[in-house]
Amino acid sequence: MNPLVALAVAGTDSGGAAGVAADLTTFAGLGAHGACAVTAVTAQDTVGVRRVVQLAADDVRAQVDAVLEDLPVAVVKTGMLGSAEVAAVVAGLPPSLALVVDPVLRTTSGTALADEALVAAYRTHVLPRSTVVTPNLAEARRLAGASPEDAHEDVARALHALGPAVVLTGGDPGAHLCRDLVVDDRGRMQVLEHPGVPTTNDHGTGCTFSAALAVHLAGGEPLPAATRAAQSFVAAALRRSAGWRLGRGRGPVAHTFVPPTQEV
Ligand code: PXL
Repeated sequence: MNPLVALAVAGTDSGGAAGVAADLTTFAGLGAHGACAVTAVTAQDTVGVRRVVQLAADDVRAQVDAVLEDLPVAVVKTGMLGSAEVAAVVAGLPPSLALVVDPVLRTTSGTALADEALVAAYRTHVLPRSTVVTPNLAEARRLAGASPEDAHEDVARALHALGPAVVLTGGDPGAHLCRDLVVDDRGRMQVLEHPGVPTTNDHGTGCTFSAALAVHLAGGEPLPAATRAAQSFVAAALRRSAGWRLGRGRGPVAHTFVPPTQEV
């Protein structure tokens, strides 16, 4: 039996925590085959981003076309797009293809990864074409043009009004209880709560969550069930990395899937 094929359109993180590394290891961890189209290369460690090289839209389109013309892609998951031109490539994907968009605007360490033109492109071209968008609260507010006083529910509804189903992730670092707000394609809202995992090794959790969500949705699960499954996947990964001491900053969420008998 063939595995499900998922395509990540995302940036690289040289530290192996976020971006393409998180997407491909998550796909693999859930039994899917991962393909990737790289949008940008970041020179990055657990402390911060040193340099970003953005790829041209033609370079990204060539990778996407090569994959789509050859492999039976069931779902596309996007992370850092980096430019409005690359966003246009995503917006131009075949309309029948499921599209899970993690609207990456900043790194965990605080570096901006999106300019105003890209935010505008998300609003006008990418979100109307998306199946599901998975912002954190800061990203959701910026994309919705909302103010800090606006309630989470109103921000989620404003994004849903642009077209996609929404999972507004509520896992602030250190939170005891995380509240993810889910608005399905018909506008039905529910809150899916789950316990937070106490750790600072959480770099890459956003990418991991939306990659896991993409695989579960492509497997045919409804959005609330796929969200629950992705929450569990991330929580298990955070528990595995909680005791790690890797790097000088916020360490990576675990992307390891080594059976205990093979640990080195
Ligand atoms: O976590 C968002 C993210 C996505 N993509 C890349 C990143 C980051 C955060 O560091 O570096 C390439």
